[in-house]
Amino acid sequence: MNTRSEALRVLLGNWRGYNTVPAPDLYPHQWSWDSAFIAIGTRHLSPLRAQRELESLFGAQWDDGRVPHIVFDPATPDEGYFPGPSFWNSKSVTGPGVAATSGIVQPPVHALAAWEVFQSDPDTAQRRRFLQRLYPKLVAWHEYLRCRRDLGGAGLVSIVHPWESGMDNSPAWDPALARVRPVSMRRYRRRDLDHADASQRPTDEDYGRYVRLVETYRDSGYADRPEVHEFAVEDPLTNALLAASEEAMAGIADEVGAPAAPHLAELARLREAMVARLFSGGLFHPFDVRSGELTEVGSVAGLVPLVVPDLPVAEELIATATGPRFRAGELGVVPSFDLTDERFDPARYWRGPAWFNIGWLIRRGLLTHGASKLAEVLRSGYLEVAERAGFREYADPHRATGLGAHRFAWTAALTLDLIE
Ligand code: 9WN
Repeated sequence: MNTRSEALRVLLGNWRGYNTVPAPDLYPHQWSWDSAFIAIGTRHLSPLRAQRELESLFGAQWDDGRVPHIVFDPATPDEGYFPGPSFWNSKSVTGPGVAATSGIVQPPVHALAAWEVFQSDPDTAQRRRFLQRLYPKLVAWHEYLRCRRDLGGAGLVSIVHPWESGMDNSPAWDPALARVRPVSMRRYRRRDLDHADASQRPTDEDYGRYVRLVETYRDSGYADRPEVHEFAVEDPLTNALLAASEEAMAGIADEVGAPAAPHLAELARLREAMVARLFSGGLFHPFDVRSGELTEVGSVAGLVPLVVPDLPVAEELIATATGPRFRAGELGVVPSFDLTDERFDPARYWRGPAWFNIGWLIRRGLLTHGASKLAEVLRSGYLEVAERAGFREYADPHRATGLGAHRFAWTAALTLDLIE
């Protein structure tokens, strides 16, 4: 197949006028971090469309600055995805006239995407005042995370639901999630299993816990008081993407005539706090705010801080990435979980399979830190998976078998970006 034209075909097919759905059947709405990755690839197809992708997402931003993890498509029936708009009941907080959304967030990779999109076609962006309009929204978004989500008091962002990590069923969440009482399956119906193989998705027990956490947050009016959150974890990936986005914000600020220095100071502050609090044994780990302990498991989220410029522990991270736990150099892709851990499962979602967005981020981090050879190994490894397996949601890291949804938008978008 011609990979480039197939990737374009997926992006065109999933485009819905203002945004791109991650996958037509399984994910028929707009997702937050998906839109950022999709914009990074779509800029090669149409920089204007890439700008719109981000603008439509930020059009659904809440007054408190949060960018919801799902913006629901009003043309898709409520039962097209669970939990749908009626379950989240976001309008009880945002009021009518605003798009129905979820009430949780996803990792803040948007400023980084906006900066990449701008640079691909500065003329169109300047004519449309793309950055001028987006910058204050990005500032409010980062402020929400910094001010409302520092639940651990160490200057780092806490996620309050595994879905907020974007890596839903990673074993990294198992200990914190075990304390949450699952909602009975009789009270809701999973829709994901209508479209995906159960052995490649989170378990029913996980789902029961996800639903409990949504209910509690929703019933508090989506308040971020620490006592509301049974699950509160400082995730290395979320904090690393916030730091990398602050670097992008410095560039954006320069462009729109705002001071860049506060963004660079914020980047430095986050970097220092992350290394002091989350780094141990060659990898970053999540800090469980409720138990007050680091969860020392080998999630690939712990390698993503490579995207933070001038990371003092980059060499140790690269050694872990290429060592027996992830074997990135040999495999050409990065498994989502430690290969040597008995919980590693090559087919189950975020418990082992390789994902394109994570590979893209780690490659970027390797380039940032001068490891260009390994970066190239990953680039060709992921392109080979796309050629062999098509644009699947994830892949078995050993056999490169494609798994999960077909026509998955960020796989197509980031493949395009790796080709260009
Ligand atoms: C819940 C859309 C999203 C991605 C996440 C991925 C998966 C949703 C789900 O799909 O999560 O948000 O229903 O499983 O884990 O990273 O953004 O592609």
